[in-house]
Amino acid sequence: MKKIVFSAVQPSGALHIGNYLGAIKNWVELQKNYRCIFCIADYHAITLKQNPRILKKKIFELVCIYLSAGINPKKSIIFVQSQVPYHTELAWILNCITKISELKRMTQFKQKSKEHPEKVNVGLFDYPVLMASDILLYQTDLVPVGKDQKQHIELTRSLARRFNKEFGKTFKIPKALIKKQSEKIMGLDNPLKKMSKSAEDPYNYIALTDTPKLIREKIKKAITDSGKEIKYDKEKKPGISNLLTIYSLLSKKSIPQLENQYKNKTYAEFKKDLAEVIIKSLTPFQEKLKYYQSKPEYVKNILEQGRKKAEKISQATIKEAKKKLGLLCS
Ligand code: ATP
Ligand code: LTN
Repeated sequence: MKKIVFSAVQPSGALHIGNYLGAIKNWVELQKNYRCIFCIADYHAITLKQNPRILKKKIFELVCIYLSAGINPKKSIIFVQSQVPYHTELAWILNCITKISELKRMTQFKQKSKEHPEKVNVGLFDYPVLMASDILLYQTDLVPVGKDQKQHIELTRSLARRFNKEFGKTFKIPKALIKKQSEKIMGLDNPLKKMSKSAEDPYNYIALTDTPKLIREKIKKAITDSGKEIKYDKEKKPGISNLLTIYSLLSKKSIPQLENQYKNKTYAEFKKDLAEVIIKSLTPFQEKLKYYQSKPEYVKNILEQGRKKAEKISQATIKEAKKKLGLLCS
């Protein structure tokens, strides 16, 4: 039996190269050796206010992004979280074994509630429990994500262990799969903070749908460090180190190779080439994206197939969990 991989992205904001390099790109490779399940986390997205018309478009766009990035629906399950009711059902059950103090410690909650103090709702607080439910329903072995999600996966492991200990073995204990080089792509406007979909300034990120003109502009404006040398040093040169990381991941050249290539070159020359490397990687992706976006029936059909398969797997787990708790289940 192949091991199970599960991951998800929220259909909110503009997907950026941080999401691609930190998460989706790694999913594509995992399809070779694992049974993969990729979800569109729309219930997570509504923990912050969304415009219903735009949300609907974003859900559809995210499926097309998965397909264009190389997720193969013949090999992997692609589905929308809100279409499988067991996610919220298990989240309720897990709520009843989660301590408020555990959720109060979550860095993402602390950050988001600081950024939007007027918007803190119970859903945002409970977000990690819904994420645990997503993962545990599929008896997941590995969860490929960026570093920012590590704490949520640790909570997932604690909840699974707690439930198993109290009620008998029900859930597999999953592990985070975080690739060192791409674990945290930093913002172009501030290399000390992660590149983020919800950044106010679009010059923080390169969106997967940015035009070549905009990519050139954004890279030109990206913050660099004092000095002139193109050298990887995360502490002293966070700006250039981040750009070198992006260049290396997209070109498959190692960082020392790039340092050597740009030994006597200027920041401007390096940035000019980097913009072209990004454009070259995004162009075929964007062409595929346009293609899938023009085929709504095909995409809908993939989601329907995915929903059925996801429902079948997760139903077995929820039944078992309810039975263990002494709840009635049909
Ligand atoms: P936000 O910043 O608004 O919370 P996000 O950009 O983190 O959103 P998510 O949907 O939360 O987007 O993340 C989707 C996936 O991309 C997750 O696996 C996450 O760890 C990964 N990811 C997000 N940002 C980065 C980044 N800057 N570098 C590497 N991986 C990232
Ligand atoms: N919270 C995640 C998205 C997400 C997820 C998941 C990731 C929702 N459910 C399950 C992995 C496994 C984020 O990246 N913000």
